[in-house]
Amino acid sequence: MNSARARGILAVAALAVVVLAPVVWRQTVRPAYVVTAIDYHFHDAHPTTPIGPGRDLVVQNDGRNLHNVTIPGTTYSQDVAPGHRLVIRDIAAFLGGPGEYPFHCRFHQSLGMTGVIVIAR
Ligand SMILES: [Cu+2]
Repeated sequence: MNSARARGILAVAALAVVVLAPVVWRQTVRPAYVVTAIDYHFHDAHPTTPIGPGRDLVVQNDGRNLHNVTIPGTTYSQDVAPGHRLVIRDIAAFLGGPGEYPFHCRFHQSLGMTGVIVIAR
């Protein structure tokens, strides 16, 4: 292997560490809180257990229908297709601090597809 190629490999490896280390740290130290959407229900969101600073909120659609997450009082309203997920980075910071934040699916709110996100004090 010539030295230019070796330097290139080292540079890629160093970049991978710099990029991936924070991701790995976040996932091991502050795991995401996962809400699952199935049929017309948000599992583990009635309410959520209190979510502390730095944790992401994941909404995984494990059902067969298109769903949505709308959080009143914010601009957040995102659709989530079957087999896909939404990730809201650092949900505590996004929502502005401790409290209880109702949310719903804009398609199925009338069917009771609602939940409450609790941000820890
Ligand atoms: Cu829905």
